[in-house]
Amino acid sequence: MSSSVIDFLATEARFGARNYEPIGVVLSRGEGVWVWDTDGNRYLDCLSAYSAVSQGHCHPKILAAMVEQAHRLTLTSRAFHNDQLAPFYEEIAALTGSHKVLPMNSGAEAVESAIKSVRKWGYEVKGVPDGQAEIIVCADNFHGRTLGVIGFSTDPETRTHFGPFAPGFKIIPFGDAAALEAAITQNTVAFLVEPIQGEAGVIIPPVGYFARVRELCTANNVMLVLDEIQTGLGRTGKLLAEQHEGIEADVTLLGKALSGGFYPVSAVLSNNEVLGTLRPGQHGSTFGGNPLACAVARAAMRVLVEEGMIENAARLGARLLEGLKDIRANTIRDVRGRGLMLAVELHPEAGPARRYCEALQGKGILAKDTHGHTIRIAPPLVITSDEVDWALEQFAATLTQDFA
Ligand code: IF1
Repeated sequence: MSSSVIDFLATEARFGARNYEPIGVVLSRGEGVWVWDTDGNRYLDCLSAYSAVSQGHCHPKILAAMVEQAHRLTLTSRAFHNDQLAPFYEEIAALTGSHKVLPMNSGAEAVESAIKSVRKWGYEVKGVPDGQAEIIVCADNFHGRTLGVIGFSTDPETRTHFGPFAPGFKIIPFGDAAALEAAITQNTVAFLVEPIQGEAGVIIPPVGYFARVRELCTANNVMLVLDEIQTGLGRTGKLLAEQHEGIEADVTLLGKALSGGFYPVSAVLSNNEVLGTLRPGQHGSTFGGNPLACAVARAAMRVLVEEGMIENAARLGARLLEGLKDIRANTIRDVRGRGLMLAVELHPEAGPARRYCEALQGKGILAKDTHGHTIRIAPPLVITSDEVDWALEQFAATLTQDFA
């Protein structure tokens, strides 16, 4: 490790809250699927900033849109209109088939905004007695780090010693439609769920699960809220992961790649009038829907579609999945994925996944472990077949080692 890297890490350790334990690399440049550290070493980014850099690092057209807008107008507050919000609304609604849009900033903010909106809809439209709205969520969920959201997390790391938490949430197993049916009451206003559980380790539900979920939500006038903040915008090989299930959510949450990694931009999308219940002064944020965010998001959506990134994710995701499944290694317990959202789960006795991520770093691949034994693999959607084949060679060489 060079002295400059050591200096960077020492300064971070001295001043920074230690809420992360990053891999020992200091990145200074990114372009497409590649990033470079301060010593000039090149890595293929297989995390994509948790699917926020799906369009590839520093996409030139998103950059150009950001710079052009930044020269003109960055922030007005929503006390005034701006000339980027309406076209952003039009374009994201057309892309996703939504009727109403609520622009926010972080993913967690979009989740919190959705919770507020469906509760309000429950009281004012469904007729749930005030203060008794129930929202059903799944065990092993990840929807962000704000206090409201961690209140219904089942991960001790995420919630221990942050209480007390807000009431009104019921937790059921992911992938179990009968459990959802049993949990619904007259006061249930929504079912909030990820189409594929990302942080849990890319957990894909059984075939037919979401078709049954859709039926149950419709039959019981319960809003289906799909958190597509990680799975959305092409990551799974379709624009939205719900399309693999042949269903439509009532409320869809987007974030991360909505800005291509240039700026925090998220949105709550409603296929019905859930968002119609919000009145002036009842919700908002300083930066939500600002002209810079809208200009960046418009460019991020445009390049995603125009450059065929969604189709590329489907095609190369299948190649990567097949290649990972072909690796014959005693360390591998399971390989799963949809599009370019993949994971390799190791046998616990193979040793911690972090050790394999550190070994991958030595081979020019940056990947992140989750929950101890799983390596998440999510490169930008602009990856080429040659890059996939090269990455597979590195994964094979690393996963056939045993770091127990
Ligand atoms: C961290 C992973 C964690 C998300 C889904 C909402 C949010 C996220 C499905 C909140 C954010 C990020 C947060 C980041 C690491 C990463 C992550 F799942 F992607 F791997 F933590 F679990 N819904 N996920 O994945 O969006 O407020 O962060 O913009 O907190 O360490 P955010």
